[in-house]
Amino acid sequence: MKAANDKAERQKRADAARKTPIKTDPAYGDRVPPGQVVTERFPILHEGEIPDYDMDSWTLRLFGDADTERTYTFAELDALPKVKVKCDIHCVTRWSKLDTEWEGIRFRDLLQDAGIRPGEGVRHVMIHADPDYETNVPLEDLMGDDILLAFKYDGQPLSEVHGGPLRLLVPHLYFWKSAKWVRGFEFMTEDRPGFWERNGFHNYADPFLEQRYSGEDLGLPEDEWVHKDYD
Ligand SMILES: Nc1nc2c(c(=O)[nH]1)N[C@H]1C(S)=C(S)[C@@H](COP(=O)(O)O)O[C@H]1N2
Ligand SMILES: [Mo]
Repeated sequence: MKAANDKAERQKRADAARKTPIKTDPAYGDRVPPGQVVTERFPILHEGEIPDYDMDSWTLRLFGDADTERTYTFAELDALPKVKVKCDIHCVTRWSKLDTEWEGIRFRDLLQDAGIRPGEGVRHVMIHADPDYETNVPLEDLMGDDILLAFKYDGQPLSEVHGGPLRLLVPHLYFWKSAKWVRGFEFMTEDRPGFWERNGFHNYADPFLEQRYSGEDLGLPEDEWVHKDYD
């Protein structure tokens, strides 16, 4: 089946065509995942148009298989306690950026504030974002110290291009899981793939394990096996 978006296929072809694989600079030791290049700049990547919000009607919604649901206005969210996180980020298109500084609400603090206890068997979350973006993350992966709903980057309000007014930050997974322009969290008993996960990218996306693409073709570059002998 042809995916609606062929970015994964194009990237896989580029990977296979590369004569020498991208090597992470050994100076970084184990800090930078395999196949990543460190950049000082901050690339801007997204599908579709940057949303134009009326912040008086903007909401963030927590819903799904939980014992309650809750909708926040921006002012309500902004009043919650914030923390700072310094972390490295890793994009599947092979850039990594070190020591990025964010400020926002811890996801697990938000759940507590909302009084939401996800129902029994709820192990997955679909993150809903604009414009028409979704990405799925296991609930457990959202409960850590460094999982933020970020309002600020580098001491400044998050710019529109990087997901302002509010984006998710999930530093330990490839950066497509860190949804910009986040608007909702849906608690699910059954996992469901989001936008890139339906379009050839990995369901979980651990950069240190190079979980770039979905397992459909085992992720082996063709030339690794088609030219070998068989019995
Ligand atoms: N809403 C939304 N969030 C998104 C995306 C998108 O297309 N829409 N792209 C993802 C991808 S693929 C990456 S690499 C990062 C890029 O974030 P940046 O533009 O701040 O570098 O945003 C992620 N979040
Ligand atoms: Mo990305």
